[in-house]
Amino acid sequence: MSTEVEKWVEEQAKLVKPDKIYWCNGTNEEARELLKIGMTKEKIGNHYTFYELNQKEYPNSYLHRSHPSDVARVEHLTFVNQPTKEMAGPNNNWMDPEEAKSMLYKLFDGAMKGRTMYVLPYTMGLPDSPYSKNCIQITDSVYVAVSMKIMTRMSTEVIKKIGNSTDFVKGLHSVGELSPEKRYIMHFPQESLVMSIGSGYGGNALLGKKCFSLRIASQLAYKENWLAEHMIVAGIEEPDGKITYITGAFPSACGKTNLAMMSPSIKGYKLWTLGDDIAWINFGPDKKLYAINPEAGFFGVAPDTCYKTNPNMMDTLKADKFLPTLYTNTALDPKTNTPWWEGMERDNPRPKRLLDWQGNEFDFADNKKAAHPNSRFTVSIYNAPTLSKEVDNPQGVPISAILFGSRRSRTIPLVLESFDWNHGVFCAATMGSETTAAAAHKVGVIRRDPFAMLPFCGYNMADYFKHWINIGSQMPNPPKIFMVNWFRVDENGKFIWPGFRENIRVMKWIIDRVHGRVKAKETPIGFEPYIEDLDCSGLSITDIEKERLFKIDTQAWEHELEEIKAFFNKFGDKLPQELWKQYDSLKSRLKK
Ligand code: GTP
Ligand code: SPV
Ligand code: MN
Repeated sequence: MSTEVEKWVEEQAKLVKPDKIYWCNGTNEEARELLKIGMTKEKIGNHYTFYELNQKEYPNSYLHRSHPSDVARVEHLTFVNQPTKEMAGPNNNWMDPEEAKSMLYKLFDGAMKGRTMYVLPYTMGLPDSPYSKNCIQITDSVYVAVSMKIMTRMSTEVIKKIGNSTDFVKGLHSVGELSPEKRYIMHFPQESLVMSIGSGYGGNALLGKKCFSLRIASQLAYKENWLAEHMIVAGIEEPDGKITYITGAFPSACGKTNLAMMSPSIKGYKLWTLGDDIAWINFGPDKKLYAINPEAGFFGVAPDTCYKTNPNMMDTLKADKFLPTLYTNTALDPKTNTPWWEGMERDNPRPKRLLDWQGNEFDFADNKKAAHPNSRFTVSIYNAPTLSKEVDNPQGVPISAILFGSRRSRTIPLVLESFDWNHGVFCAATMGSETTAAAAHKVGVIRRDPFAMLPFCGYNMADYFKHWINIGSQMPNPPKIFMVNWFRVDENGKFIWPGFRENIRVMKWIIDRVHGRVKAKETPIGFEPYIEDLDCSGLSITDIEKERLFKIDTQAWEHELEEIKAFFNKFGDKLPQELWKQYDSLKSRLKK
């Protein structure tokens, strides 16, 4: 008798009609075999899926060039098909689930003809954690199979654990024709099912990542009283050895990985990495919040990563460990056979010759980028020199502060502490950020991105806001909530704050506040540091610049209020009254 997993896989095979079915076991040997297939058999357009890089300088590293039309998440083709449109909310694209499925069945029919279907058994979270989830993804891409091996915990044990239960997360993925016209990423939260066709890229295709661990999991979390968030998890060690754990949400390409891997510029401080993109946060037995990272790898933005900005990530990439490291859509230095991207010239002179992210000769006079702005690396978290010793703790780490960061040139100060939990929820719910290349849309325009979750919340965000308010009300001493913004600019459009390793100065203040060591200045928008409490020793930042990092531009805030109002109105009566109350208080504080 076949198990539920076998039955489901058989059903999908009947639909997509592959030549072969291969069940992955998640071993390193298997990853090597898959890489070989990608270097000698599987092609995208006219080049092979994988290309071997300089193994001495970049051990176990491979370059992958995606289809040129398939380089980022596609939010307009991503749907959350809840039973009703209202349940999906104004924050999601929605289709009637049955209608969506009949459309998808047509697209998936025979999609794997002539191809191999890979079955990937994996868990999100440590296999023995009470918070982990068992998942099965089907794919016809070796790039996706190897990426999932790096990003998740893949093993045949998962199949044994599922046994004959129906309780597993299902992902059906095919690259289809890689055509944007036939591309859909569709979620069916009621069935813990994701169906994705037409893209082989990152968040569109690695279905354990954004699709399950955020869109589907956020809805599970809502029902089960926990949180699934687009957050880093890290510990900050002070000179006396005390470690304080934080989580932090920043929109895509706004600084999570860099913060999660920071090499602090202040002596005696250390940062310990637990996660750079997703946090699952649960109440512990002591009714405090504990965070785990459900992933096992980084899928990080390549441009600007270098020894000057993020030495720990460079060491992670070059570490000689067991698992392969992938580079997607970076440029290539053909002389040394090493990956290259914009920002690396801060460490070493730019090579005289480069192949761009599509493999064409790069013309420096062209004023274009050699690496795609959303080019990325995929690397095991276990390569990181900053790996926290708590990384394999199934319970996770206790959280003392929650950060929300955005990319704002004017309104939001360098750092701000909320007055209380609900004010923090309001600040997070009204976050705006300049858009980036992580998704296919116009880059650099401000959009509301509440909790950095706009593209990832799998249900009505009004209910999500209420859920956050409820979570806070269950704790006598909830974690403190902070807003940060590394991206304020001067009149020439230059970032005022040096950022990266220097962000430890902000973290230091945050930790001092958590432990009640410093006072803070009350402003209409929240608590700010007294300027002498922000440790800027050794930085060449002037007092005028410091002031500018915190200046409250009343005109900009008036405009902000209008925008927030329009945003809140989208949710109609569903928006929690607590948030309108916060809105009114902010308005009257700003008037005074
Ligand atoms: P996703 O993987 O898309 O979720 O992105 P992320 O939030 O992990 O962003 P990441 O840390 O990869 O940074 C994205 C971009 O922001 C890169 O180009 C970084 O160089 C830049 N960046 C990160 N931190 C800072 C900072 O402190 N200051 C400045 N100016 N830029 C930063
Ligand atoms: C993001 O866009 O937030 C990412 C990359 O982390 S992706 O996996 O494509 O979602
Ligand atoms: Mn992300």
